[in-house]
Amino acid sequence: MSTTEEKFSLGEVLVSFKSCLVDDDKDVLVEHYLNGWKGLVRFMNGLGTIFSFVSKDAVSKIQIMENYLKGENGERYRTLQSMVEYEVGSSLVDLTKRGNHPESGCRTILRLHRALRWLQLFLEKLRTSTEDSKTSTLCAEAYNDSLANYHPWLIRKTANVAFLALPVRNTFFEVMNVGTTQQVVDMLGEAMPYVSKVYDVTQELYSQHNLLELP
Ligand code: 1PZ
Repeated sequence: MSTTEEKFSLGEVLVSFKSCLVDDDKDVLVEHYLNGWKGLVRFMNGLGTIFSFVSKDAVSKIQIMENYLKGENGERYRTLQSMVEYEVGSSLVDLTKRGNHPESGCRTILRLHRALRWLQLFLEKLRTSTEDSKTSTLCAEAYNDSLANYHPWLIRKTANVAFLALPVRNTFFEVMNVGTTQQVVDMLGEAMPYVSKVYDVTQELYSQHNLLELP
């Protein structure tokens, strides 16, 4: 078996989101969710240093969550559902404005969750793109339709500059390490439903508890 160290495939990362789902696909395992994110970060870092300002923020959010998992209340952070019940039930979440809990698990996961929506839109655009499509345009469209709505002007500006440094479509497909263009398209078609499922379960949970606008 090839180790992910030698042969890093975006397909494996995306499929790994499948293992997040527990409780009849109604809950998400935090540890596996973070593992999925670590794979995405590795992929992003492989695209060049210009993307490190993006991955830095994701890395620090992964770290915040890993500290909770390792901490004395670690078992309360086993799934997103148990995290929400614990943090909300113990008033550990700043609900309307930032206060005593600027790094709650709930608001930290929400940032990653919003970024997952961007990823979903971007990869779907890539999957259905044609040879002359520009990755930077697809990426910017996906971003402006999702994550950008939560970012201040300066970050939006910087992000849109970074997008221009994205490799062209063929190269982008190559670094995914999946195979031919057709194989990439097939892989995305098979793997993205797992990411979408995780996104939907999280969205539903946050929506039920009114947590979608956490500061
Ligand atoms: C593959 C191409 C990579 C392009 C990535 C496109 C993402 C848009 C750029 C976002 C810039 C992030 C800089 C830091 C933003 C933070 O202020 C926010 C809010 O957190 P807060 O300040 O409230 O604590 N952070 C986020 O929105 C999370 C961003 C994570 C971005 C991860 C991108 C996904 C990478 C997947 C690569 C395949």
